[in-house]
Amino acid sequence: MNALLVYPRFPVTYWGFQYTLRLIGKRASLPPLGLFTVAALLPDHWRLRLVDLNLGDLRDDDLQWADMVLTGGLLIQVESIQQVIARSRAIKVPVAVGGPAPTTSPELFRDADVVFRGEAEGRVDELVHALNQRPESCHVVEAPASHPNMTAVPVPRCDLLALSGYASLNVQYSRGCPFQCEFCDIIEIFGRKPRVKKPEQVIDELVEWLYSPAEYYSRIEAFLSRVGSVSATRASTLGEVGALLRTIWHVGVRSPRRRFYWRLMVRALLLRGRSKVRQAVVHAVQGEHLIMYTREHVVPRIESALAELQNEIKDASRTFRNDRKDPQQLSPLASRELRLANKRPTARSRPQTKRVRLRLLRGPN
Ligand code: B12
Ligand code: SF4
Repeated sequence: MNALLVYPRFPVTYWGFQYTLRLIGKRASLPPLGLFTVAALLPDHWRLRLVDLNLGDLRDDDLQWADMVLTGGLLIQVESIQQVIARSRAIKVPVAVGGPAPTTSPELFRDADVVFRGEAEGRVDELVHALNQRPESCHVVEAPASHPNMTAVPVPRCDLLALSGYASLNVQYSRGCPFQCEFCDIIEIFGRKPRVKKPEQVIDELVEWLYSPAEYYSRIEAFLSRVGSVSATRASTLGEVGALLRTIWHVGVRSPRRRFYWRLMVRALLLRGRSKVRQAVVHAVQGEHLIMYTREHVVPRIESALAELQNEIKDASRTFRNDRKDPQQLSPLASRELRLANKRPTARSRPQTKRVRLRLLRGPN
């Protein structure tokens, strides 16, 4: 099965950073975490491609390759989501939409084959079943009443991303919020009971994947391919020869990362030429330190920060439970804002609010 995951384009907006991203050589601020989390839930034997329309265009041959298209995103992306649906349907590839916008406003996506509401963990069979039915009209897969445990959230498939196109990367720690700010859809999508990942899951995402030796060494290769040679071709002093031998002993023989070290050296020599080997050695040495430092010093700090965060979330939920009589319970920040603005939460219904907001998001017409 070939599944094409398409992240729709953001229009130029306040949070799009379209006017400044190019200054730092990037095309989008963050990658589509929802879609590459869904990717990690799909059967292992499927072939996946992810196209982010904020980085480039959707090509006809990508669509022709696909047996199904999976797309979705925020309300601000509705127009682009609808275009993806139209292009998929034009060549008769079944298309499913999911994520915040289809969850909160399924009526906007009637042209899709399947509208998938809610979180995807533990529900991929439902999605596949709905797509296989090839329904005549749009089939809405409703979200169940309960939310999945965060231990069911896999490490997202970051390997599908063109990482160099993004300014930063995001990690999700929790879902759900005990408060009830009037403008916010988080409680609608994820419920009011906070759920958190286990520290090991977050560490897995951060360290085992993002700062893993494989990733670090592939970044060295990318760097060597783009940056010109800056140093002499040969070790010239006795001191340097000594350093090279010590490096070979520590990184190339004793380190558990020796496989990556030798692979880098061979590839640097064969593909980039001798002039790059010295740079490769320097980066491998730096990498040993960075990887060790991350494991020995950063991981414990992340663990204790996560434990603190978990306690804060528990406290917030407890405060909220003790004060349930107030149906408009707001976060401390939102209550302060409201007090300052000297206004009370409005009694507008959520659908009305959403329409107004959608209009605002889309612009003046
Ligand atoms: C990161 C983020 C951003 C980033 C976007 C980065 C990016 N490339 O995605 C930034 C900072 C740019 C951003 C901005 C905005 N955001 Co924002 N953002 C978030 C945030 C905090 C996390 C999103 C995320 O990554 N979640 C993690 C993933 C794993 O969850 P998920 O996407 O929901 O995916 C799960 C399911 O939905 C489902 N799923 C997702 N996609 C698909 C696809 C298919 C096919 C299927 C089957 C399932 C599926 O499966 C996933 C796993 O269970 C959410 C709040 C939240 N906690 O989710 C708000 C949120 C998505 N943002 C929101 C809004 C309103 C905005 C803004 C419009 C705010 C504004 N007024 O300016 C702007 C618009 C963006 C822009 N460019 O102008 C709303 C969306 C409301 C809606 N119904 O669409 C949310 C829900 C926050 C809120 N308070 O209501 N945002
Ligand atoms: S504190 Fe308010 S704005 Fe923040 S997630 Fe909770 S309900 Fe939404």
